[in-house]
Amino acid sequence: MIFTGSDPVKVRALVSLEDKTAVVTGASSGIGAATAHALADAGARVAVGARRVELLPDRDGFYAFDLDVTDRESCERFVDRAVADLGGIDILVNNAGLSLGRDPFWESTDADETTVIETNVLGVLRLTRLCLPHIRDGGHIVNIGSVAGREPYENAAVYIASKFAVRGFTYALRQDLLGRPIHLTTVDPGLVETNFSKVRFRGDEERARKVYEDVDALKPEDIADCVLFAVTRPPNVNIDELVVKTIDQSTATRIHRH
Ligand code: NDP
Ligand code: 8X3
Repeated sequence: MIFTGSDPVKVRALVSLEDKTAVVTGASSGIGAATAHALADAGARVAVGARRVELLPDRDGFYAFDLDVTDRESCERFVDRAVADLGGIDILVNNAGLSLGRDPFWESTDADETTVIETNVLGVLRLTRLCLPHIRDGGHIVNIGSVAGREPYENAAVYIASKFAVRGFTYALRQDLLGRPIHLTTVDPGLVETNFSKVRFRGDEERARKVYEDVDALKPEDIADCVLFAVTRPPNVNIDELVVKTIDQSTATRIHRH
């Protein structure tokens, strides 16, 4: 059927998250914490994980467990506990991630490379592999990528490689999942004001503050909103990718400062 401008517009109701369950990694801060709250606000019960378990949000319908995505046993324990309490998984948000340093690649160290790749890449693979057998039909996996996984910029080679890998994995998994009723989305943010820069600059708060100076950066809630949008489409709709930037950012490095 071809719709014309005079046809009545029928908007389909959002999928409800009442009776749904979710797993969010890296929920002790920033985008992960905001996403966990957004999913819970929409009715889901949510298992949240991070290394700093004491910072995980505490509210009704949350199940908080320690999780180090770089550690295979920690991931297995986390998924076992989450599944035992939730009874199955409808939504997995692979959010845990970090960058270390903003230096030319030749100043990179083996230790930093291992941490970034283990967290951003192997962590996503592990959690996805462990959760997949428990994800119910109609379920959804959301990977938090980055504009860094779409266009390179200087002095961040390892982080950029990790986020390109996340996008590649998401595209490839979509192929493997074809024919199964599991949705898959990558949400790729630009500048979001979180603890990300403080971690990247190894605790240098002043340097981190400057990243968000005089720019109307995205807030973690803006990304949570996108995740919520993706996971509440009708069953036949798969949002493959969402690229989200503040109006003040046009590329990974072109930022309009007021
Ligand atoms: P934050 O530093 O605020 O949050 C990062 C989260 O990841 C924390 O909860 C941290 O918890 C968790 N984490 C880090 N390492 C591990 C680990 N080994 N095991 C489990 N959890 C871990 O940063 P953001 O909220 O900004 O980052 C979230 C995601 O968004 C990351 O994947 C990041 O790459 C991505 N992103 C961020 C952007 C930004 O501008 N902020 C833009 C684009 C993408 P804990 O330390 O307690 O373990
Ligand atoms: C984090 C945002 O622009 O520093 O992924 O890569 S950026």
